[in-house]
Amino acid sequence: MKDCLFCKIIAGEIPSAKVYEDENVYAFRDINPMAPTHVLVVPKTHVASLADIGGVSDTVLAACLRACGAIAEQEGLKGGFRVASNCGPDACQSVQHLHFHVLGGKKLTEVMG
Ligand code: DGP
Repeated sequence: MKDCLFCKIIAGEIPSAKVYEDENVYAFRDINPMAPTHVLVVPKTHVASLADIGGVSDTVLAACLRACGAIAEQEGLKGGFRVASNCGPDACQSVQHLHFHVLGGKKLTEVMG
């Protein structure tokens, strides 16, 4: 989608540190990491957030979650990891393209909210 930051990253128009890619998913390191591993997993098809997934196939959604697990293994997150997706203003979503944060590599805090 024109003017979408993550669509431009997927298209290679904006550089990123790629961690994983398959036919449905692109994943890259967050520019502002909150943990030693902080990767963003995004579907290649544009959708704004989890509130808008009606038009997204189950295949694509499953691919995103499978990618999160694959990345955790690839990154050696043997102690565990967290997957989060901010959706809408109350969750402070700042980029309007569905993405899953994969965080790990340290003991994460219990605070989720
Ligand atoms: P959220 O706040 O959940 O919408 O997360 C958006 C994330 O995107 C935030 O953690 C910072 C990251 N981000 C924003 N712009 C860029 C960028 O140009 N490159 C990369 N790698 N990450 C970005």
